[in-house]
Amino acid sequence: MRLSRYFLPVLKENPAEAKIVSHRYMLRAGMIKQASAGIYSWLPLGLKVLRNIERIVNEEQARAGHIPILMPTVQSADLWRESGRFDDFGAEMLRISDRHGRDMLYGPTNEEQVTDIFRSHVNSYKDLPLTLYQIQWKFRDEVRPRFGIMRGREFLMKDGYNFDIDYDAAIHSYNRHMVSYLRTYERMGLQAIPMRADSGAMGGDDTHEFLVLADTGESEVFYDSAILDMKFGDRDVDFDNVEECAGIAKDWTTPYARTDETHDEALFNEVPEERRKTSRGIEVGQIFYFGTKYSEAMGANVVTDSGDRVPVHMGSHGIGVSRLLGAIIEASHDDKGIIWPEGVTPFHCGIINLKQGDDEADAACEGLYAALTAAGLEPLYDDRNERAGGKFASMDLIGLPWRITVGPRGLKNGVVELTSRKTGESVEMPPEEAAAKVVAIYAAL
Ligand code: P5A
Repeated sequence: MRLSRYFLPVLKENPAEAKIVSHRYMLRAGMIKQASAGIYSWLPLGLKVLRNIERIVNEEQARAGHIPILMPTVQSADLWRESGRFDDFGAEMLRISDRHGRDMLYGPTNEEQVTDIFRSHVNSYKDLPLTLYQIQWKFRDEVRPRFGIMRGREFLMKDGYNFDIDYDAAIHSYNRHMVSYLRTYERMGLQAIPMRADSGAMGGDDTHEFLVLADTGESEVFYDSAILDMKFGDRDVDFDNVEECAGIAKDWTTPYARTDETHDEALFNEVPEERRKTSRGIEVGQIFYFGTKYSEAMGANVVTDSGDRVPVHMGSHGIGVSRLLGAIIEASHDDKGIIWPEGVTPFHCGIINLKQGDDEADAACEGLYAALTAAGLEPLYDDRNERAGGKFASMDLIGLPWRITVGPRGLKNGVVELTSRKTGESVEMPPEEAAAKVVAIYAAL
């Protein structure tokens, strides 16, 4: 993309309404625009990161064997009356009535809708296990929408639902989701710690939240710092292997890590004092096992091999897809702007032309642009007729991990400069080498 043709409405001033750094940078980098309280339009740069996050979520869901579907945002209240949650959900639910006066709602989550699909089409235990998921907009009329997309009213969620024959099988699904989420967040450059939590409106006893440590997080968390040394990495996991998934889940849930809702001071005090940490955290996901809560209420049964009808055991599993943008920025920025992890960056590499209109500089930039594009990457070429200072400031603000700077002086010696946004380190090298280096970095991801 050439910046002269792009839509990147960068703001010079800090927007007064933004109280935390991620909100401030998302507005300043022209990623989002508030439409009304807690509701945002996604501008091109923000949308690119959102789509990258979705892509990683989809790839990791496929790896775990989960099947994508898409359910409507507007749901019938009747389904929610069956589960009893039409009243329970309270004022957070946006209630709508259609022209016939029928009660509808904008879905805050989809347990009822997916249970209805299941009961209409699945009859036999032979069709289990089954996990369906979607990435779809949700609406919750939060009392205090704040921090931009971090606590929105309209927000994008990945929501998955497992259907299993019994408790043991459903716990395997729970563990499988935990394992899959660990890898998902790491690919986004995040350390998200699974913490024992409270199940709230979803119901059930077993639940973990995934928290990214950040001073601006809304949750208070207590943890054993040993967990910070744990990396999931690029290991091969057999997601059908019950013991393997259970083992990984156990490893990750053994060090003490709880939110304030389930915090147990006596247990916490058993952790060696120097490893006992209290912090704030951003909840980027939550997994639940709630047994037969919805299947019993809504008649989602299967016939077993002995001919009995039994309600299926279920759980649901959510990732805050839009919130993740905020969490990533909170975890990765400096005073100049965002520092995107390579896995989610909106463009792979920036190209800055220090002297637009100079034949040699223009040609070198075009050459780099063509080489990176031919290798399947998306460069962002700042081809505007602007001062170098302004170009650097915008590039630092939008946070692309790599930048190639091209100017007549360097070109006289046959070199351009490759700079890492994270370390600020710059190395001079011939343009072909700079392009090859960037290509190699992304090929290794
Ligand atoms: C699990 C999937 C559920 O809704 N039902 C379907 C279960 N869980 S949850 O914890 O309530 O939400 C899942 C994740 O969505 C994000 N989230 C939000 N993001 C932005 N703004 C909000 N107002 C908001 N509310 C929830 C969180 O990341 C949460 O973990």
